[in-house]
Amino acid sequence: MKTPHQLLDAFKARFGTTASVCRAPGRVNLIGEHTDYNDGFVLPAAIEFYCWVAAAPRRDGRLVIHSENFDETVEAALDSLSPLEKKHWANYPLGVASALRQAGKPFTGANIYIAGDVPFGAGLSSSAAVEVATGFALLGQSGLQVDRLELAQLCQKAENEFVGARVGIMDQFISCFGRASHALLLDCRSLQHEFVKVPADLQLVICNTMVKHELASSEYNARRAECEEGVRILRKAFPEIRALRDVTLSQLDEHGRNLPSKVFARCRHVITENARVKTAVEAFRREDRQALGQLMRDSHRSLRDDYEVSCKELDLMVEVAAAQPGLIGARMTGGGFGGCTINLVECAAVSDFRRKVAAAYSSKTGLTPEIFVSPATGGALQIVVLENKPAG
Ligand code: GAF
Repeated sequence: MKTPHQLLDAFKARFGTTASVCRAPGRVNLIGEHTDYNDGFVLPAAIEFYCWVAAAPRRDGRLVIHSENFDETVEAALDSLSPLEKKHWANYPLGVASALRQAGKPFTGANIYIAGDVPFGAGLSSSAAVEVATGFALLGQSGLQVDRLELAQLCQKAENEFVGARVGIMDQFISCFGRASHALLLDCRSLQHEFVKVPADLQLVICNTMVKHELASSEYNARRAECEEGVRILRKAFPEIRALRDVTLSQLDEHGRNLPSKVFARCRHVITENARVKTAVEAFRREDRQALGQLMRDSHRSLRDDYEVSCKELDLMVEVAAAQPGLIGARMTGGGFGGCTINLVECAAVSDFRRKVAAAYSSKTGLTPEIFVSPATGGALQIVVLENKPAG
């Protein structure tokens, strides 16, 4: 990982001035998958992988953005921001600048240097980390107050409207509001949230399958459309329904025959997953590990069978983890179609767990998984960089 001093040195070498430095974390989601855009509940935690952004103002109405990870620089005029080709890394920071401008935030241009260590395409929310760090930096270097809730919402808008991914609010929200040692229970309708302590003797272990299937973004939007179709049909019988969050399992069972079978299964996932989040929070609070493990297993199964966003590598990673001593629960995390699993593991068992899961997964797939351990960490912040570099 870069230190803030290294980031400032790199910024100075490129742009010739000093800068302010911000960082924003990636996340794992403990439970509550594909519920955020259904006005439901999620339980993510920020992790110690960050996107770092150094920024300094310009007065000529231009943005000059350099990505260290992609070793590329992009320039744009603030007055005519438009997306580059699909999947271009710069669409995320450009989208945030555009959303801030549309929200009336006055800034006159900026030089921006981005360096991140959140693995790309692994379901750990590298996109939200870039968005939030960029937004934080742009507001900060213009002397504007950062309202975290507004920033999370503007970053989501950037991803929805500029990047074209119809994501919910979970990733941007946890990147702004994460808290050390805690997961965050978020009601994605009211945006009320509360923190849930992760027991001190458990670790978050993140297992990267090292695959990312191409389907991910198109299927994501397709799932969202299926949920909306479910709501449209069910609303004929229950006009008060605004989102799947409002539907009970018995309402779904009663009127399920009116839904195409895939839409029925998507709705069932969302309804049961929302219930699992609330039960999981109670289980965390009374430290009922058996219940937690069962809920994570059920969540994975529902994502695999009803929502169909898992894949054989994620299923295998969960299966291999289930056989290890010290595992409390395992499931896929994030959007799916590859990426990572989240595993709650007893601290004392973590090093054996990592070794054995890696060996078993490799022997069955020929792939070498990355296995990370991270405490739950705090949300985005501006880093105060002291003048004197540390020795060495
Ligand atoms: C992605 C999205 F960005 C989130 O909003 C959420 O829907 C998640 O997939 C699935 O739970 O990370």
